[in-house]
Amino acid sequence: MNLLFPHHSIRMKQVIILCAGLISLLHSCWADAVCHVSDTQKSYVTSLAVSMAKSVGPCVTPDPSVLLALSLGKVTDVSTQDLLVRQLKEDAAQKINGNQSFSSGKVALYVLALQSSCSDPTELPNSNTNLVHLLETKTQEELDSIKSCGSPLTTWYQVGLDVLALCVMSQPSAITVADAISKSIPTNPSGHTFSVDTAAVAVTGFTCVLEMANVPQNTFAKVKHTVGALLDMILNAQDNGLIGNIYSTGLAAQALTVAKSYYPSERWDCPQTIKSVIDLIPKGKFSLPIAAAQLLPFLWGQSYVSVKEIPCPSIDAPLISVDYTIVNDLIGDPFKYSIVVSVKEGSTFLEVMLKAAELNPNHFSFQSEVSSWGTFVTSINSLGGSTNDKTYWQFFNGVTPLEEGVGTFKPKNKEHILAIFSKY
Ligand code: B12
Repeated sequence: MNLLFPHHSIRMKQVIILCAGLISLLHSCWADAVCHVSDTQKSYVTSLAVSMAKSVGPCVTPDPSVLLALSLGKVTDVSTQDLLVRQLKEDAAQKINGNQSFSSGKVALYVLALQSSCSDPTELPNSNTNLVHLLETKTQEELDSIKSCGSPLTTWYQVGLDVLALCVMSQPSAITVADAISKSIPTNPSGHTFSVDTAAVAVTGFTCVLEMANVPQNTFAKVKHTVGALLDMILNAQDNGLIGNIYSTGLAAQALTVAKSYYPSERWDCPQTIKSVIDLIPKGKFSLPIAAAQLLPFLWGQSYVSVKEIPCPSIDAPLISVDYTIVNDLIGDPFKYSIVVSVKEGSTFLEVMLKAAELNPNHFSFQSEVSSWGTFVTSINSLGGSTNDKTYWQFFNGVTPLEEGVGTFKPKNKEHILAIFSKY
């Protein structure tokens, strides 16, 4: 019997918990925004974020921009984020293994999205591919095309995303790429290749590079000059608060926020931009998840460069070993299996379980469901819990039951975690 929400479906519970999470996060994010969303405007932003998050689901194609926005909003809806991370990793592995199209900008968005939720983009399940290496290779192909034909393999927009993602991942190649493209990227508003969206993404990527350590002086000067020219185009595209059109305004405002030291502040009427976009929310203008995802970071005072500041366990974190035992004495043939798994310090127990299943699929394969509190383990070693029999997999750290789900609990070195098939 569901005592807390007797009349609500699981979906409804997710929405309620998501709203509570969003309301609390909005207070922290708005505090340091460049210009502020007022108290009366906040409810529109919250409703936009809630409807964007509701677009995520098990049978929906995952969108990296949505995960990126949720992470930048520090949304505490773990289950939505968990699901998106899993979907994106599976999708990336499938694209790579199945030789499907995976353009440089798309790879860049996947890298940014996974990194924003502290999921290592250098490791994909069932694939040896490192997405950051793949991004470097694809960016090199873009550079080769620019060198030989004067234009990228895809678009300047995607090349801008490439620089941004390489920079956020602190790859030194971000500096050489920014140097190489800063002279050839179009900064002429009359050219048909120009769009405010493209200029905005390029400014965001270049500004990130300008903040990197060890940028050679001549590269810094070149990139800064290009940033100035692109900012000029963006600032000249202002019209009654909107910048370019409705759908470029979010990215443009992000760029103007992150690059604020490269233009005089009086050239951008930021409060007017906030007012104009917020007025459009109740008109349903941002109802597409991607449209909301490109706007929300700005309304939260964030930019894609902020992914760099999200505190994650280091990619070079030391390995720890975790003992993992599964026990069933309750139903059918009893079993007990143990395994020692090495994972990076700071990993969740879910990652330990995934590794165990990879090492010994015969005994440690498991199934799970995403619920409002995150990942719920439904079966291990083909033995599933049942509401009728009141059975479930109960998790212990030594003899103490876990107080968190496997998706949030982070075991320490040498801890012994047991999953015991139990009754409730
Ligand atoms: C590059 C670009 C294009 C290129 C794409 C070609 C290419 N080889 O990349 C071209 C010039 C063809 C293009 C066309 C159009 N575009 Co356009 N495009 C963009 C831009 C600047 C970047 C997209 C991108 O590369 N994303 C990164 C990659 C990695 O992600 P992706 O999912 O693989 O991107 C693909 C889709 O975005 C798709 N695409 C691009 N534009 C559009 C538009 C629509 C409606 C759809 C369904 C898909 C789509 O092409 C991308 C590459 O395959 C975005 C800006 C933005 N803010 O997102 C606008 C943007 C998406 N485009 C937009 C529009 C309106 C159009 C057009 C409808 C314009 C028109 N009047 O005809 C046409 C599409 C017409 C059609 N045939 O259906 C709007 C969408 C607004 C909205 N609410 O739907 C945006 C947001 C620009 C804006 N600020 O107005 N576009």
